[in-house]
Amino acid sequence: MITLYGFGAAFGLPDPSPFVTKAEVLLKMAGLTYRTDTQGLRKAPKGKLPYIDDDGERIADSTFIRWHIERKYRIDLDRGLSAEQRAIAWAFEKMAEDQLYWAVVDARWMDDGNFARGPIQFFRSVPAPVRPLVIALIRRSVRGRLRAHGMGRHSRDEIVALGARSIDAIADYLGEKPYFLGAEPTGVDATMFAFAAGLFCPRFETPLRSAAERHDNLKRYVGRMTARYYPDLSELAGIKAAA
Ligand SMILES: N[C@@H](CCC(=O)N[C@@H](CS)C(=O)NCC(=O)O)C(=O)O
Repeated sequence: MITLYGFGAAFGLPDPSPFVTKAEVLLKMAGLTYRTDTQGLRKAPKGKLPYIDDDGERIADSTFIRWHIERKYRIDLDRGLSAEQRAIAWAFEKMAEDQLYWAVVDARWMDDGNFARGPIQFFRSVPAPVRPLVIALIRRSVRGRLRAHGMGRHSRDEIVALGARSIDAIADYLGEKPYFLGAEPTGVDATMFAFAAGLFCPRFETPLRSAAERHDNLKRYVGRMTARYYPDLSELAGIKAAA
């Protein structure tokens, strides 16, 4: 049995982490049975979520989870794609994960209003007397990670400009195709969907959401992916599921 360790549904999203949502959609795409567990962060092999436990084998990181699924269960989530399309998929995926992600982290964690509307909830279980201190320490650590990546060295306007450029690229490449690379979903859709759903999340007031909302095709894509992979949700991130 596979256990997927994530944070749990929040903000109208299957998971606040796009990486956890990506891993879950990959499991769904592969047609594998799994259960979820939200208590894994402290035991996470790499200190981050997601990771999976597959019959005692622990695999951390959404990309390694994908490769594990494909190898062990003999599934090619990119079947039918050319080498060129696979290369494009990889480049878009890493753009989202290693660049756009940090613009989203900045919007959610560094903006006081968004922090109060979202991530502050993660600290509910911390005893009230020490909660402000813990929150300050964790936000400082997130700020440090943003700086270490490089994104955190830019002004807010510059961060938004970089993030919006990636959003435009994703939407422009998607175009009027039903899925990112054509008529059927492939592995990259797990990532594109996870990030797009997070961008549209109405909980957060951010110019990145405005940038996403300028692309109706991206919104329709989230609705299509929701209908396919989260059929029990009539809407996700405020977007109606629609095939
Ligand atoms: N490269 C990793 C990234 C995972 C990641 O950044 N997870 C974040 C949440 S979005 C996390 O677990 N952060 C908790 C922490 O750093 O303490 C993947 O693809 O799974």
